[in-house]
Amino acid sequence: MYFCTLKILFAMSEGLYSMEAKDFDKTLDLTKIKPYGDTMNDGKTQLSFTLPVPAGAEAEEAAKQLLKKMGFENPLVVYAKELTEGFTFFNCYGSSTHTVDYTNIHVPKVESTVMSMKETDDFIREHIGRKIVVVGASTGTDAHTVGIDAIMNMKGYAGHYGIERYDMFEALNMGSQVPNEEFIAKAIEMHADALLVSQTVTQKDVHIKNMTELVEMLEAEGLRDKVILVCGGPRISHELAQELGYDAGFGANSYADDVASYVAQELAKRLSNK
Ligand code: B12
Repeated sequence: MYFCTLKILFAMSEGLYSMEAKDFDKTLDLTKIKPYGDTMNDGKTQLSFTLPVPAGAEAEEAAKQLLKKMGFENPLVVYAKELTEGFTFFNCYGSSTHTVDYTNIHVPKVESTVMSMKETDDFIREHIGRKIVVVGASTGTDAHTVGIDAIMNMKGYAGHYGIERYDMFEALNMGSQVPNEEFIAKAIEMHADALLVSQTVTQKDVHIKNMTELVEMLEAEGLRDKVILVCGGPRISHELAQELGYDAGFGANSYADDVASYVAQELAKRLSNK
């Protein structure tokens, strides 16, 4: 055993087992980026999906053909398992033939300076002079509360205190499955400056329907321009939010700091423009 290990080590030091290839592509061209696996521009990508066919050689061949049609060279099925009768799950690798021009990408983002809780409270004292009233909820049929809680609850999320903790915010978190009518009624009752809408479920675009309905109802009530309308959720982007008639949208990994800073700065801007 000891002899055997020594033999391998010797062979490696001689270069028989060398990983020192000299001709690997090392070019980084940001106008043509593609996935990276082992070496630059190798395009190596891992994909998983399910096909509505029973497991077997034909199913694996179907998965490989699909990968080729998606633009992957050297398709490889590394794992296949029939999940239930007639449905097979695949884990595959392939090398992408497609590239993206990274230098030409422009993603709309919320344009505000992120401040700490104390800085935001101080900013509000100086520029607004009263507490900002926010009402938040996970609206429609959406039962997910963790997202809106992360942004609003006193204890906060991932080391970021929620908006309820701020001295200069009066915040009401209405929880989940709040109908748009109830949400608007509460906003009117509390004279809300900002509404925070959380949407997690996006199946069959239910979030689009619900978020659009809220905008239409606010417009019908003559309230749309009177509130700062913010939405958030794992599949929400600022771009989508704006398309749907919202002022700002926040996706995954956003915190109370981002939202509180934005609302404070946006309200200050609106008040100074009056
Ligand atoms: C926990 C959970 C549940 C719990 C929810 C409990 C609760 N009290 O919230 C329960 C079991 C009830 C549940 C139910 C369902 N769930 Co669920 N659930 C999850 C799970 C595992 C975690 C979600 C979560 O809590 N994330 C943690 C929080 C902190 O992250 P977040 O929501 O993204 O929030 C952050 C940002 O998005 C943003 N944000 C969120 N909201 C807001 C709002 C504002 C104003 C702002 C500024 C920012 C912001 O800030 C947050 C902090 O960074 C996810 C899978 C996953 N791993 O994500 C599935 C998931 C969300 N659920 C899913 C589904 C399908 C369902 C059900 C429909 C299942 C079913 N068939 O019954 C039901 C929903 C029923 C309904 N009517 O809504 C799918 C959604 C798929 C889709 N895109 O539509 C997921 C992705 C699972 C999956 N892979 O299929 N679920």
